[in-house]
Amino acid sequence: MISRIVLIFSCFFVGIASMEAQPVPGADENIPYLVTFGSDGEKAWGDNDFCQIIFFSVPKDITTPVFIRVFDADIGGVHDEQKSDWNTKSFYGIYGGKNACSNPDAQKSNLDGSYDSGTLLATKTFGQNDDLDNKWYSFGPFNPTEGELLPDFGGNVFKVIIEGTQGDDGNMYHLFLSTSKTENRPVEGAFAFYFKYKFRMHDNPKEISHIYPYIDDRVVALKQTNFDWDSDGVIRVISVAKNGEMMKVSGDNQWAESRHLINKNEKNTSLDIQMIKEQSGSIKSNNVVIYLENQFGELMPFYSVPIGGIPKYKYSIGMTVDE
Ligand SMILES: [Ca+2]
Ligand SMILES: [Ca+2]
Ligand SMILES: [Ca+2]
Repeated sequence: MISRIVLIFSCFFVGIASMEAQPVPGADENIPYLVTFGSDGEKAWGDNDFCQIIFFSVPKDITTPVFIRVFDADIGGVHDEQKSDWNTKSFYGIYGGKNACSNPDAQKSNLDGSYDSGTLLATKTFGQNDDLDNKWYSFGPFNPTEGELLPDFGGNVFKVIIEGTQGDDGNMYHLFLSTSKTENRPVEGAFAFYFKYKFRMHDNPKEISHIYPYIDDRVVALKQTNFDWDSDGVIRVISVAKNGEMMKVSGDNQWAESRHLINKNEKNTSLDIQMIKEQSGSIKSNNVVIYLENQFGELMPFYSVPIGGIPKYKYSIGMTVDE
């Protein structure tokens, strides 16, 4: 199974327009910002634990240094979500080495256990800072071998933790894995993945956001869980066998979950989970949390680009689904 995933990684990522794979959120996800609130934030504003964990995978054959860049690393000025005065601090940590990703706690992103496992390679804590506002900040250079070598995740893996350590404002930001300290230049064949995602939805109801989990051989069912969706439209699944199966959507400051069976034709493909906003456009600045578990209760990774491409519904498969 693992070797097949590696094969798919290598076939798919080599030679594609990797510009799509390097930003987080990814280009195909169409998500405007990641969000992390300060540790005194109101959970009802859309962040349940004030910590985000993102992994970047660099192919093993890349030996030149890489940088992890953050757009709008400050909490103040433009983009960020203010509550009374700006008083929030965000910790940024870049981790590599043994257990950085493979420790199960790191894949849960719930501030429990050894979620900060591995070797801390670089760290900064930022608050309100005009020098960073609406600009890029670069961590690195990192030697790719400083990551944790995990062939089933496509190469040397770096972990980025963004954690709100003080205050109650919302930090909006996005990330880019680059070969350059001063520009966004993609690392050939690299990509990002994550097990929980906390982000800002678009305000424009015409914009559809997506996440792309990959269904490996073991998955027969998944459970999706989301938080604080504000009943903002619908979440639906498109795949080779699903033509818009609905996922349950949460209300304000609420959790919702739903279970979905996996058809055998969906194995070794990606799902396209589409987030379609409420069409009146009345819901603005909507911060949300979403994650997926398989039937063993393991969190499932989703990827900054859909592995194998964006799935298309195949009428011939969908009509014969034996769910
Ligand atoms: Ca504040
Ligand atoms: Ca800002
Ligand atoms: Ca920010």
